[in-house]
Amino acid sequence: MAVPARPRTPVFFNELQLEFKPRYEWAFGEKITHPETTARAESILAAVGQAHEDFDIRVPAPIPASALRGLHSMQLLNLYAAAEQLPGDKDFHPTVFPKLKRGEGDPTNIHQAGAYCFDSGTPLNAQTLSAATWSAACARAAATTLRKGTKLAYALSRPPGHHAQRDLFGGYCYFNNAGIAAKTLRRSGRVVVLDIDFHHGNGTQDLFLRDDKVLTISLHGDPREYFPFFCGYASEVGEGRGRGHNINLVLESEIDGAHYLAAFEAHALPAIELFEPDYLVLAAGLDTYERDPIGNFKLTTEDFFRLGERIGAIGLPVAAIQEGGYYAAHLGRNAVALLRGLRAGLGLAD
Ligand code: SP5
Ligand code: ZN
Repeated sequence: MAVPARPRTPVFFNELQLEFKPRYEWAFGEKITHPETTARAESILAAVGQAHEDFDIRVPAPIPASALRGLHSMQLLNLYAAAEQLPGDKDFHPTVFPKLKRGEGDPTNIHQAGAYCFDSGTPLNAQTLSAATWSAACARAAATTLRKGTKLAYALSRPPGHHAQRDLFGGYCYFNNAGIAAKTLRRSGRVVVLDIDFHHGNGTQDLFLRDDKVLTISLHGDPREYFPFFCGYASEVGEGRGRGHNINLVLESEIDGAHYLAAFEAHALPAIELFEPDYLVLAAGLDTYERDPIGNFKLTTEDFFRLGERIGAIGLPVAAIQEGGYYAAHLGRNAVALLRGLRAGLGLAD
């Protein structure tokens, strides 16, 4: 009898995501080369391409506008449409951030983009909308695949998403990709969003703050010192019926893989088990890597395998959505290590 081939993990990506090339950002008053480069996605593509016995690269179905409107405000969508009219060689960096009531800007006027933006690191240009829309489509496709019974799917989402709120972009994020996946899966069950990016997932927290069917958990660097500074504290526990369904785990500076895993097992795992979810959305930032230029944690490539294995062993179907990770040369191998760990934990690697 023929031995059934082990299943390959779908990887969703569209080449159009590479057309968006933010040039620089303002970080603490310095003009720096933008960390969210196309080299990041290319590194991951090359690594999963080399491991083609385990991974199957697919172009996602387009995401309907209604799915984006379900999560984000019309003004935000209109603003990105206005940015499509910018000259091809121009990035627009908001410089004035009015403390207006939200939505009081004119989203058809690029000069009022600051009304929909919360930081100075997230430029708009003519390619932003297309790339961000395909990035969101990858996340939606990963979730849709899970609803059909696949146990693991990976969205090579770039630009990333977990900082984007309903009506605000920032932190290199335009649409909340993990939020798109969670909202898709929520139609068929309870969802936990586990955010392992170095930075607090403020956007995802905000989108589901009042939701008792979506548990959001984020492990991250101390927001007193690291982006996004204004949120990510342990005191943010959810609101209304969502109270108790948001967990922020602030980890110590320069934490290594062993201590990170210990914190995960002590605090995240029991909360996930108590919630009894049907699906897990993994906001898979890899900027916890020891060589990351932005994060300050000390995880190694092997640690990403172990973390993936531990998450997979929970036994829930996993939609892994790419978030941060800025040491591009090793990003591909780290993503593959995490995904191979997930496959092993889920029993898909035998
Ligand atoms: C998705 C994601 O990971 N977004 C991160 C946004 C972080 N923005 C602040 C970056 C500050 C960069 N500082 C560079 C310091 C070099 N040592
Ligand atoms: Zn990050």
